[in-house]
Parts: sequence; C-alpha cells; structure tokens
Amino acid sequence: MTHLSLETFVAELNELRVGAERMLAEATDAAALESARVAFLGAKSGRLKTAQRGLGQLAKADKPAGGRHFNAVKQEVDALFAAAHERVSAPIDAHRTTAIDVTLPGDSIRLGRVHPLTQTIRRVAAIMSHLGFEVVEGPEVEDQWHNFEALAIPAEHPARDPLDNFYLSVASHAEPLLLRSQTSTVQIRVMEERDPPLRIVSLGRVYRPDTADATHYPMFHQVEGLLVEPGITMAHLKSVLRSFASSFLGGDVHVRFRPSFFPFTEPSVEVDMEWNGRWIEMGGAGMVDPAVLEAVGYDPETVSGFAFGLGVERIAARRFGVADIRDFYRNDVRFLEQFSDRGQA
Ligand code: FA5
Repeated sequence: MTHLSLETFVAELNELRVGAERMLAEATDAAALESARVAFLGAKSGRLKTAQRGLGQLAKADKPAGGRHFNAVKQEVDALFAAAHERVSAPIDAHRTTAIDVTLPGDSIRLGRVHPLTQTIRRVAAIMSHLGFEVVEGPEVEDQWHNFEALAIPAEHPARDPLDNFYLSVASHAEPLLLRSQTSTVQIRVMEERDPPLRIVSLGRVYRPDTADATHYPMFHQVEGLLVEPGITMAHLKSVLRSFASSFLGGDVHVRFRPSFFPFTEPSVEVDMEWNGRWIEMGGAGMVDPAVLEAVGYDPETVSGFAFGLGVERIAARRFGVADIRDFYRNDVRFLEQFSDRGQA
C-alpha cells in the first residue's frame, strides 16, 4: 500500500487553514458563516474531516507528527470560526467609525450664564425679600382702570395718549386694553385684594413706544415697591431705598430726593443714588396719594404708605458699567458672557 507522504499531508492542511482564513474573513453575515462552517467543519464532507481521513494513509512512523499538525490546524480553524461568529453577530453601530476610548478626558462643556438683567432682577428681589417685602406679580396686558384711573391718571391726561402707549383692541372688552406702561398697576391689584399692612415688591416688563437709545428701550423692566401701614412717612421711604442701594451697589450709598410729580403720589420725588462719586437717577417715588388709598377702599386717616418704581435696565447698567442699555438686548454672546452669575440667587 502506498502511503501519503507527511509533507503532502502537512501542505494540504496548511492550504486548508489559509482557505478557511480567507473564507471566514469574507463572511459578513450569518448565511456566509454557515456556508464556511459546512465547508470546513462539516461532520461528513467538511475539508477537515476529509483531511482527517488522510491521517490514516500516513506511514506509521509519520502518524504522531501528522496527528499533532492536524490537531493544531483544527484548533486554529475552530478559533477563526469563533472569532468570525462573534464579529458577525455583534450589533452594528452605523455612526461609529472608531472605537471610543472612555479613559480620555471629555470635551470641555460651554456653560451658559444667566442674562445680566435676570441676574439684576433676582438680586433686587432677594434684597427686597430680606427687607421684608413679598415678591408679587401682575399681568402685562392691563385694563385702563389699573394702568391709569385707579392711579389718578384721568382720561384727558397726556400719559394716556395713544402715541405714548401700546393699546390693544380686544373683542371681549368694550374699551381697549394696553400693554402696561408701568408696574404701578400691581400696587392697585394688590391693594384691591388685600387689607393693610402691605409690603410688596413687583418686578416685570413694561412697554412704551419710546425710541431706543442709550437709556431707553420700548420694552424694559421696572421694580415697584409698596409699603402701606399706619404711621409711614418719607423717612421710611428714604431709609428703605438707602438700605436697598447699599446692598445692591455695595458700600455706603447716599440717596437724594428731587421734587417731581406723579398723579398717584403726593409728595412725589425723583430718586437719585450716589455711587462712585456720581449721582444716578434710579426712578420715581412718593407717598401714596390719599385719593389712591380711597379708590381701593383704604382709610387714609388710619394708614399711609410709600411707593417707588425703579428702572431695572438703568440700575443694571450702573452696576455692570454698561454705557448703552440696548446692549442688553443685542444677544451678542461676547457681551453677555462678561457678566458672571456666580454667587447669584
Ligand atoms: C414711573 O413709571 C412711575 N410708575 C414710577 C413711580 C412708582 C413713581 C411709584 C411713584 C411711585 P417713570 O416714567 O419716571 O415713572 O419711570 C421710572 C423709571 O423707569 C425711570 O426712572 C427709568 O429708570 C425707567 N424708564 C422709563 N422709561 C424707560 C425706557 N424707555 N427704557 C428704559 N427705562 C426706562
């Protein structure tokens, strides 16, 4: 009987291994993998099975070496098959082109900041809360009673001119409504609902058809304060505004009153604050007019009160050293990111 030479047996096995490597590398789905499995590992006519039969044709002396080589190749083909099986059955992430190294530092995150006007509003509210004032809100769309009449601003008053207000004609209302032109509306709304004593502060948007310039904007914010209880005088008004200004601007801030006129306060004043050696106009204030107290059902003989209304954009501009309040509304990130909100409420 002629024997199969060991060299031929080994060469055939090596060729088998290379063929298995190529076919498994090309297998990209389960069907291709199954074909490769049948071709090389098939129990009846797989190429390894056929090669194993060749083992019996080796000369007796070559059988141990032939057997070792057969086992080594079989193990390699088994391992190639297991690796291909794992690759084909792994879920495919279509977006991932490279592996992610989870040990690398992450991309730096750009943190947002609270807008400087919102920072100002929150800080003013926090300071006024510490002074014992409750923060309340009122509607931005108002009726003429709350924006004018209850504040002793009669129909013929120039402040009600259509050119100075944003009137809205609303089908469900006989008379036009308007975007409120001042937060003093909230004084009336609160006094109508509650009895004295009252200490409230209200911060919000107001609207006037003013031409935008360095100190004006058609939509801006006011902070309104109101305190009503027995025995209140201008001295209380001045000390509350001075405490507020010292907390807000830092240091010992002086407050100055200049005579002025508002229909709903008597006497009325303009409020200036001295800061860094300069006097800054902050808003209007005064003692609540007895006619206003009567309009909401209070007795001016037993209670008195003060009210003030400050412009938020103006006080924010002073605090942050901004020369033009229009910059607050340009939404330029290079401008806005200069105002750190660290430590703000
Ligand atoms: C009033 O609006 C009164 N309601 C204030 C008041 C309240 C007086 C309570 C008495 C008692 P005045 O119109 O002056 O007042 O506005 C108050 C502040 O709002 C101004 O001092 C200014 O700081 C700010 N302000 C007014 N118009 C604008 C505007 N177009 N843009 C930005 N800020 C403005």
